[in-house]
Amino acid sequence: LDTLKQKKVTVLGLGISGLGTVRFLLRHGIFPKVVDTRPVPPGADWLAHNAPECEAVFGPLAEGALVDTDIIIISPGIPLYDRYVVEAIAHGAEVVGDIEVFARLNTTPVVAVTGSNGKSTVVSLAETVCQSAGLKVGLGGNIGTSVLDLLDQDLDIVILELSSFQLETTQNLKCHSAMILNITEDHMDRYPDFEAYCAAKKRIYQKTDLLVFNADDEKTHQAHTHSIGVGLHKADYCIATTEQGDFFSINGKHVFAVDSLLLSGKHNQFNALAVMALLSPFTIGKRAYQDAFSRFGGLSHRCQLIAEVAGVKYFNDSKATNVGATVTALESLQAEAQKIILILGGDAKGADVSPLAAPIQSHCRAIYCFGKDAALFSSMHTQSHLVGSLKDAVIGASQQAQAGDIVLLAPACASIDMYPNYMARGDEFCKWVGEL
Ligand code: UMA
Ligand code: ADP
Repeated sequence: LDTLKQKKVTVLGLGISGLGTVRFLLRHGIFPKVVDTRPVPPGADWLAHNAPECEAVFGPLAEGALVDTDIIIISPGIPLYDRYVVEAIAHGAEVVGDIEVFARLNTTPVVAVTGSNGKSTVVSLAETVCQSAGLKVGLGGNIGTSVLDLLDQDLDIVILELSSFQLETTQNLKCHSAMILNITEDHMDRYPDFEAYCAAKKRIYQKTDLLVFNADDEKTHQAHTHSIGVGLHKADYCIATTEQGDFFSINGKHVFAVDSLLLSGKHNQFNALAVMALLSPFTIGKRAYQDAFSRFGGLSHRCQLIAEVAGVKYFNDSKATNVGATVTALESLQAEAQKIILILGGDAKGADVSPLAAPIQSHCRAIYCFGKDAALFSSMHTQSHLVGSLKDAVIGASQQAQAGDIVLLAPACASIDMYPNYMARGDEFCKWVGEL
């Protein structure tokens, strides 16, 4: 902190991360320059009222805008290849993210989770387990809370959800345990290729004591002296099927019945195993796991059953913002449905959407495509409908559905082309379903 106090600090980006960073710096008597390319960034009002001493530069950047600085604390939404950032680095500036600042100052045990899908569910379930065990737990990162808000709290354990963007600017994060849950294509509009995205994710393993990997996804593997494999079938932590039912199994030992998990779907059994592996360095009894597993009902907008109308179930999976999540939803829900009517589309972020074709053909009665990249999906099914709005998709799907079917919103795309975020998209879906 003393070194930081002697430097010229610029906070680049004034959204959730930037605001958290500014709050932290102000608490320690540091007045940064605050830069954001948006004319009115989300934190503009807050800054004007709470820290008028900070120099604020908002709107399109001018040449050399970032060169007069020693350290830039950059927000995850801004890529490192941004020309003004490149220029600042060439002039000797150090560029770090808020996670790196946290890493340099933190002394609390950290559990870190990344992956293309399941991060928020895993970290939230892990948080619930820690609470059941009576631990003082802090949760932060990509889930939506600034990590720097956790630094000044008295905690037993910090659980971090980390995106590939955040990992790009992190070098010194020491973890008790860290896991990549899975890697499928996402954010291909930000990376030159899939390898670069995988490499960013793997940075989570840089300084971890325990490395937890997905036994069924080789892209999550890395050699390490202390590692645990998690998988539904054959792995250190897996599901054992017996005549008495399915059990969570740790190194061949059945610990307790899978029935105690309130969340449904195979992917959530995997998520529960991931939580057990990640928390294995801590002393947490079986009771705490059972208690948490039986009361954690899942997060909104993730494969959530919202209504049943005329024998048709409606699921909101608006958080399925990439192809991998939609494939998982189709595979997971097909066991419960005659047929699925899938609503999808939005901004595909440059992804290869072809892995969706086979599960769509196997499990769907029809698909309704909307949004900017609707046309990418429309050839995937003979019963494919291009519609102008989510409302038209819900009405069309409800008319075509037969009793026993599932109507599923799992867009495989970001919502940014039509909505402020995936929550607004999911809320609108619930609203139209409510009016059926
Ligand atoms: N932006 C500009 N100019 C700027 C700064 C930002 O145009 O000067 C744009 C970015 O390109 C982006 C948007 O503003 O489109 C928000 O970027 P940000 O870096 O200011 O975002 P924050 O509000 O700080 O939120 C970030 C994460 N956002 C991103 O990584 C884009 C949040 O994850 C995270 O919850 C928060 O920090 C706290 O750690 C969101 C997200 O979409 C949920 N993450 C991606 C995902 O989950 O797929 C990675
Ligand atoms: P993230 O934070 O990585 O986006 P979430 O827990 O918010 O993850 O879930 C995002 C989407 O991924 C949802 O559609 C959810 O149903 C799906 N999902 C959850 N867990 C998994 C998993 N282990 N593998 C694949 N998809 C998953």
